[in-house]
Amino acid sequence: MATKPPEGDPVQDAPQVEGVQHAAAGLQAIGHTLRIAQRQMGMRRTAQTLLKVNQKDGFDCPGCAWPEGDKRHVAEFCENGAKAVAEEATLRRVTPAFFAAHPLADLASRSGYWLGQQGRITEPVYLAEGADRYEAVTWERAFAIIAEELRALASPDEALFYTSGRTSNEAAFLLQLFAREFGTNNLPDCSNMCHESSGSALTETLGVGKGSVSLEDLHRADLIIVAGQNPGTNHPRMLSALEKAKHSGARIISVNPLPEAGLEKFRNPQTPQGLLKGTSLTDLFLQIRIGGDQALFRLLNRLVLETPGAVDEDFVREHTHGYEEFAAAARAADWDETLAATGLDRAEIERALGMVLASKRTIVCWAMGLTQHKHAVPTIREVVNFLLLRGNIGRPGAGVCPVRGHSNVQGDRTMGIFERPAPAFLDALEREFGFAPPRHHGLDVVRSIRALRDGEAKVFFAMGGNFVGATPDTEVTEAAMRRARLTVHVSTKLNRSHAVTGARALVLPTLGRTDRDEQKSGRQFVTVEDSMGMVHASRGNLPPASPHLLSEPAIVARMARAVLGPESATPWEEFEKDYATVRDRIARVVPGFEDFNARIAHPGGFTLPHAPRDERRFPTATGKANFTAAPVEYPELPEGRLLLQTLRSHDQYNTTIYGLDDRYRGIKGGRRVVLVNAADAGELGLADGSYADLVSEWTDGVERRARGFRVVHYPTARGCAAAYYPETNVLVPLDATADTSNTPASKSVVVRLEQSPAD
Ligand SMILES: Nc1nc2c(c(=O)[nH]1)N[C@H]1C(S)=C(S)[C@@H](COP(=O)(O)OP(=O)(O)OC[C@H]3O[C@@H](n4cnc5c(=O)[nH]c(N)nc54)[C@H](O)[C@@H]3O)O[C@H]1N2
Ligand SMILES: Nc1nc2c(c(=O)[nH]1)N[C@H]1C(S)=C(S)[C@@H](COP(=O)(O)OP(=O)(O)OC[C@H]3O[C@@H](n4cnc5c(=O)[nH]c(N)nc54)[C@H](O)[C@@H]3O)O[C@H]1N2
Ligand SMILES: [Mo]
Repeated sequence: MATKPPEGDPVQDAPQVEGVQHAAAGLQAIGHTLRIAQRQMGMRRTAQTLLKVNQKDGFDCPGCAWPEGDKRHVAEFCENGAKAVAEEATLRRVTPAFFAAHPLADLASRSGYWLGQQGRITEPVYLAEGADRYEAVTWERAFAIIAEELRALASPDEALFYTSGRTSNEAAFLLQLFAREFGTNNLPDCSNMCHESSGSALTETLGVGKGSVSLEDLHRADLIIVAGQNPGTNHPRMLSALEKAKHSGARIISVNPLPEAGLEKFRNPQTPQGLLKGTSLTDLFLQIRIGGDQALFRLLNRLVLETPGAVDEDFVREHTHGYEEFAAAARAADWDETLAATGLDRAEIERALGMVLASKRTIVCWAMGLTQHKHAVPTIREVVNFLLLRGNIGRPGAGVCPVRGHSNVQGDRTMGIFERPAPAFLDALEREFGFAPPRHHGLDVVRSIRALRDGEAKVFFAMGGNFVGATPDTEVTEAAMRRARLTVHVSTKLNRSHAVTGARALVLPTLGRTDRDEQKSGRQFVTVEDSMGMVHASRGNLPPASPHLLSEPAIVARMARAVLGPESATPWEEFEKDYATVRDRIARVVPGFEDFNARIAHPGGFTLPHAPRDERRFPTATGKANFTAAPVEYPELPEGRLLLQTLRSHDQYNTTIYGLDDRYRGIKGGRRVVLVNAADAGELGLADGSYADLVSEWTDGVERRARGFRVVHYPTARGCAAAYYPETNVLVPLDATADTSNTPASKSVVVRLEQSPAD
């Protein structure tokens, strides 16, 4: 990626540093929200839209997957949700005239921020082979092009169908149905880069790859451990739940290499009291080294085992398997090794233990700080061991809480967006639709990139997202994508992936969450599943951004008709006309969705069953909850190197950049910053405010470099550094992935910092 935006690109990255903040939300957040919203939408539309966010008759916030409680506020959104809405409901437009004025080479030279700021795409556009720019194309022609390329493939497995987690249940179900009827399980999704490690660990140990707690449980917990998550920025509404828990007496431990403002103090904008004084959230901050979490939980497990009466022996006996082997491994946990791996001191761990032992109901919440490491899966398994030991699964106020990212990423997986579908799911599809779905596994994100790189995949179709922006090893990935015959992106807005294309390319504009969706049978709604397994309806209320847009379900249905032709017995036309007919099929294929249409009519929706939570039943291979005993791992750092995590600023949604500030961390006006502990910076001779290149070191010896980052002395854990994604994806090697889940290890990249020559 270019270091500096080209001449004429108004985005100038010039980071300034102000004081770090120690509280989240508050009045400043409200002001910031309204400014951003008005800039994109104007005053009237701002009010009209924001008041419908997360209401029972409104649309699901396209921000994060945090659930809504049963009692809703008039304003049930947060600062960052409002930014996500404003970004989509913007009045700015990208028309065919825009594409005429901006050839592909121009688009490819722009920053992702600039591309996103151009507004909503209004018409389908096509880049013909050898052409230098996109041109308007009819929908019929677009689907004919897709059909032509897909039919020309030697095998259906040469096609890839990617999904980003904003896609509704209905569209996701249709997409996987189409892919499987076409003949492939190549359904990579953003989850492969996100909570795949959680899914892998939880499925194996508890039998269900999802979280086991509800909002109610959080409110009732005695102890909540928030590890590897920055809710103040990424799940701001979670702060209200933590606040409520605190007011009922809960204690909170946060485990993080960075002191994150949202976890320190929350100024609840919903109450005058909150705005004035705020609530301190964290009782104990464990400033852990990147990747030290497995070691920490392992030692805590040993200490629990050594405390008489601390283990819930009835639970262990009745409901678990593998205890002896696990206990032997845990007893071997070593204090010195743990202190080295975590960077914590003994007193801190003892304090944590005291809080653990004092709690009858413990919840562990986590996000990308645990999932994006080589040893992410054993780390999360160790968290499960920790909870099992004291019977903290299937008890009110206790459980596992992987906090999901995209607003429907969990639902997409439930709908069958998965490259390794369960045989039972395929059986159900076969029964319902009468074709034989492919049984061999498909490709995940990393394997899809390799397949493109090696010429084994030729058509790439994306239902949303920004594949080349979000995936690792940017240069490798972009070169791989350019080898494709055809790339197709169903999108609301422009992004980098539209500028890095195959020989032919299509951009197909679609309705977003906020847009009204009219089909032949009338006004439609779609459904989503939140982080806690609640399914509910989402209805847009704005006139669509352009009359030429099709909904995601309509795009899949029409593509399917064009590709599969009259031989397909699937009623694609009916599905497009009336989404209730899609839900009828989901009801018969996906467990937990029985009577879907009737139950979704209930305001607020319904909760999916979760055997471990509801009845302490564990649908694993052993029929019990499984303790596991993996060797303890933590990253090793050669002399003079730092361990870099790539994370989000307060002004972005993944690769969508809202602005250049990271208010809570005190960064303004730029994103090319690297946060380094002052003591490490001192040893490395890196002055605060100097500029450095980040050079990643990986076993393949290839030099991966991100140029020109401003060094910011920052109170992160020793040996660690932090910089924003996606600018730093160029540093993450394609092959550096988590064991088992294959998730890119984008939170532990070994780097050296080289003083920029200009400095
Ligand atoms: N506004 C906004 N909301 C979002 C998103 C967004 O980009 N913007 N993205 C959405 C998506 S898809 C997702 S997945 C979630 C992401 O939500 P988060 O996981 O909160 O996102 P990150 O910014 O990646 O933050 C990772 C956190 O883990 C910490 N961390 C890093 N390494 C370690 C470690 O080894 N151990 C521990 N204990 N902590 C560590 C970091 O310091 C940071 O606080 O948010 C969702 N919500
Ligand atoms: N280095 C590094 N890399 C990471 C991460 C990290 O922490 N560090 N995090 C990873 C994670 S957790 C995730 S989830 C992935 C995210 O990967 P993706 O989900 O692929 O990326 P996004 O940036 O969320 O996608 C944004 C694009 O989605 C499109 N879009 C928005 N709304 C809609 C809609 O309603 N319909 C359609 N069809 N399109 C829409 C817009 O065109 C927008 O540009 O990135 C991963 N990559
Ligand atoms: Mo994510």
